[in-house]
Amino acid sequence: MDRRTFLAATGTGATAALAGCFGTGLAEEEFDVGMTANRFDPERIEVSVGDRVVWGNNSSRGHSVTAYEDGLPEGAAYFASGGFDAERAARDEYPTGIIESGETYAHTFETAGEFPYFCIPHERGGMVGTVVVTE
Ligand SMILES: [Cu+2]
Repeated sequence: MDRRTFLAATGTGATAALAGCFGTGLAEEEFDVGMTANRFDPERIEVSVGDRVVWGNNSSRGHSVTAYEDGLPEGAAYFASGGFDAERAARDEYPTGIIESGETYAHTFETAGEFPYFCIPHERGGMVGTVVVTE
């Protein structure tokens, strides 16, 4: 598939899934952190204040990106796929907020510090990650 066809196919939105391209249809350049069967890849990513981080589910399983509320830097906004404003709500409402195969989730980090997060269905299996935001 050439670049132009690719852009046309994904033009309907960041969460559009491409059928029959390769794997889940997500191209590497479409996300910063991948989601394999049971890991965030990379598990730790460093960005600058104001950067938008995109997670892409390039596995066949559904995952979530859910911040550990207690671990957030002072004054930082809570984030979770599904748009929840609290960890309790994200856990209670699961599977609402799941990022299906081929879908993406994005969050813009406006506060410096370390942001630990996890995947609700695979937390016990160690599917956790950290976004490190620097000034
Ligand atoms: Cu997961």
